[in-house]
Order: sequence, then structure tokens, then C-alpha cells
Amino acid sequence: MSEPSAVQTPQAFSPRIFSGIQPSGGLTLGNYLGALKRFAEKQDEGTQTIYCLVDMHAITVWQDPAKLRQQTREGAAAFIASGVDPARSILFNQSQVSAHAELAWIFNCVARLGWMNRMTQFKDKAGKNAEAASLGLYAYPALMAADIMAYHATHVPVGEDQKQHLELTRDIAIKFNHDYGVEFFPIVEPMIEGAATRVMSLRDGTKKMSKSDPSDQSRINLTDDADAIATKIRKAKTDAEPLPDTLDGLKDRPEARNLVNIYAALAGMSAAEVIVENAGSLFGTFKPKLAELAVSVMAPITTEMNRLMQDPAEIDRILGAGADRAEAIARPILDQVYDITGMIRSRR
Ligand code: AQP
Repeated sequence: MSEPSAVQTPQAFSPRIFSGIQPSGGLTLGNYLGALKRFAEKQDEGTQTIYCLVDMHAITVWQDPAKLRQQTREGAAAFIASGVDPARSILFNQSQVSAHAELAWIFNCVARLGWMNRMTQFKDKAGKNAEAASLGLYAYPALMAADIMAYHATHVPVGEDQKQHLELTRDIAIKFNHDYGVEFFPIVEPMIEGAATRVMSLRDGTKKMSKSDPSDQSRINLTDDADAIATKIRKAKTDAEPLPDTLDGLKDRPEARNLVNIYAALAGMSAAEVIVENAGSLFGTFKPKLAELAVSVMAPITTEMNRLMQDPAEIDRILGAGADRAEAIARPILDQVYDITGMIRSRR
């Protein structure tokens, strides 16, 4: 008998994993620990994995065209350097498969304004001047639902920050199925797992580490060299207390908790194990140890990314081949959506 899949599907859909990352800037340690590292692990567990550079999501805020192209290739290099194998996973950029945009329109007509108004990411990103935000930024979660549902994906590995969007994806699928009287879209399961589901800023332990934070000191970029990583960790905001001997002792110490979580995720340990191993350590001792670990994990990834970036044509070829494979799955699903919704498809 074969091993049971690590992914359990609650209904009559074959397990299929989909996830994406925006090429809206250089990727961070948060993207690596919360997403990329886990994407490679999921691929190695044997479920079909589809991964996407969501360039159409990226333009919901202004992107310089030349930079967007560069960041998309760099993102693809980051996926591959992190262990995503384009022969075993499907790796492509979103805009090459028009099913995403087509299904997003239909979902725009399923999702309710009241649901969109509750999305905290829109509020965070639009800030105080929501009137000036793009319509695309507002509709972002419907496009994300389309990304996932265009493949009938059942499981989505993401960081904690995407939980609300995945709940909306479920709501859209439920409403579509209900309105049209079908069991067509699966109800997706978020996979928010591991010691670093929310890596925080190195300057403020209450804020998510983000590629768009104006302070470069707040994040570790996948392109940072060993010196930059060590300096950023050394300068990371902390407190003067030693590490406690139980996790409870980190309750009101967000910066300390963040560094412990990062250490745990990089070392493949639980945060509790890190505390047991380092109880009583001052940050003067813990930070160099963390820096050494971070460099040893990140340096091979950065080196491999740099090597892959020497050949942008090969990256474009990989993305194109991935898009062909993605299209072959999404197109028949879209054809059925048009049929279900009553759209005539009579072209030969
Ligand atoms: N700090 C984080 N900790 C854990 N996971 C994270 N992710 C992002 N930041 C962290 C996860 O990475 C995946 C891709 O995210 P994204 O690029 O599509 O968008 P985002 O979540 O909005 O990430 P950023 O870095 O904050 O981008 P900007 O600054 O452009 O908005 C997701 O699975 C996310 O959970």
C-alpha cells in the first residue's frame, strides 16, 4: 500500500496545492520562511504543486515596467534556488495564463462589496487615502480567489497574513456553488504552519517583515550578502533581558519572540526547543549565533539565485513552459465555468 498523502482533502477533489508570491520587490526572509521554503517541502511530499509569480497582483500598486520584469525573473530564481523544481512543480507568471483574469471577473460579480470592505490588507495598503487607491487593489482578493480556483486547488500554503483572503476565497466558492446549484469549486484549506508563519520587522516586532517597508534595515532580503545579514541581525531591535527559560517569558517581548521564531524556522526546531537550548543567553550571544545560522541557510540560496539570474532567457523559458502546463489545467475548468454561468461558447 502506498503512503497516505500528507494533504487530506475533505471532499471529492484530488488534492492540489497552489500558492503565489508578488514580484513587487526583492523577496525577504519572511517570504522565504512563510512561503518559499514550505513550497519546496510541499512539492517533496508528492501532492501536485502549482506556484505562481502573481505579476497582475503586483500592479495593484505602481510598478516600474523594467523593474517588474526584473523582479519577476528574480522571484522565479528565488523559487528554484529555494528548492522548487520546475520539472516537478508548475512554475509560471500569472499574466501568461489569461484564465486568472477571466475567472477574476466572474468572481468580482460573485463577491459582495461588504466582504471586500472587511479586508484588512486593503485598509493597511491603501492607508489614509483610500480614495486614491486603485480599483485593482480593492478587488485583489477576488483575483487571488481566481488564482486558486482556476486550478481547483484544495490547499494553499501561505503566511498568517493571507488567512483572511483565504477565508474570502472559501466564501466566493461557497456562494458560486450555491447560486448556480453546483458542487463545482472546492472549499480550500489554508496551510499556515511552522515556526515562522509571521516573520516580523527587525525594527518593530509588532509589524510584519515586508518587501515594501521603506526601511531596508527592517528586513533580510534574499539578495543580501553575509555581511549585510550579520549587520542587520546585530542591529535588530531587542530588549536588555536575557532569553527566558519558557516560551511564556516571551509574551510581552515581540522583538525577542521574533528572533527566536526566526532561529527556530531556520534550524528546523520549535520555538520551545530554541528557548530550552538558549535559556539565560543575552542577545550579545544569541544574535551572532542567529546571524551565523541565517548566513549558512541563506548564502547557498543567494548564490544559486545569482547564478540563475545570469541567464534571464532560460528563466523566461521555464516560466513559459510552466504557463503552458498551467493553461492545460485551467482552460477546461474555465470552459465549464462559462457553461455553468450561461455564456455561449460557439467559436471554432
Ligand atoms: N513576514 C512574513 N512572514 C511570513 N510569511 C510572509 N509572507 C509575506 N511576508 C511574510 C508570505 O509570503 C507569501 C507571498 O507574499 P506576497 O509577496 O504575495 O505579498 P505580501 O504577503 O503582501 O508580502 P509582502 O512582503 O508584505 O509584500 P508587499 O510589501 O509587496 O505587500 C504569502 O504566502 C505571504 O503570507
